[in-house]
Amino acid sequence: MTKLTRRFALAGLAGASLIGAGLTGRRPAFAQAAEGPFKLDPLPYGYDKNEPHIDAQTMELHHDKHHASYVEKLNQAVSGHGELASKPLQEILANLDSVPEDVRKAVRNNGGGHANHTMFWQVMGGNGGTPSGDLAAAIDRDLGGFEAFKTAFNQAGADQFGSGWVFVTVTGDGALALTSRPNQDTPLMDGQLVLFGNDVWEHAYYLKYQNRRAAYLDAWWNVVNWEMVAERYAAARAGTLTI
Ligand code: MN3
Repeated sequence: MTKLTRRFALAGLAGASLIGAGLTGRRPAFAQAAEGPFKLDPLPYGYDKNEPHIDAQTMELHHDKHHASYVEKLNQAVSGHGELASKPLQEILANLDSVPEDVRKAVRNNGGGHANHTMFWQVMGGNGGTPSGDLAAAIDRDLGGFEAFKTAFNQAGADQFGSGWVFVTVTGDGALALTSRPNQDTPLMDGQLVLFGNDVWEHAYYLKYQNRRAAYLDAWWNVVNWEMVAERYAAARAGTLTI
């Protein structure tokens, strides 16, 4: 297993002591704040890595406050339900109907938020450009080519009323599809795998772009890490992609 796929595999494990074990010395205090099985991993790069397209203050607030809050509230939601605390997040999200009703909404919103943002940080921090190799071929085959795909992705983001996400899903056979979800919902809730996605909540862009969501959607492509997306694509086809 590569280091990357190992990280993704671990990110989906509830209560995995291995997650903390390798990172304890580098883990910022905020990540220790939430008690419970689910952990906030540090950003894999500095807050300013996505400048000037995504400003450092937005990155800091988005990760350290918004994402941290989802993790904290997810831990609160599962705290009285030991059977949930021992399950991988993707398994919980794929079976929301079996989550106890008193915490189902909290698990949906905050578990979805944890999964979505864990994916989001991984696929950013890059230099944009264009995908290559098998991934580029799959985009040509399933999504009409890169330029047409980008246009459709941006349109889906602009059309998402209120808060939500735009995703590209991937099957174990490597087939891609464009989709969107409201709030913190994720295709993981439908038993699908997420290749990558973009956050169109206002908290993702408001400080720099205010109401101009379309400008944010355009700029975001400049920070996509295509090497990481390609690794996720390979992991999906190898059966090791979880979140
Ligand atoms: Mn967000």
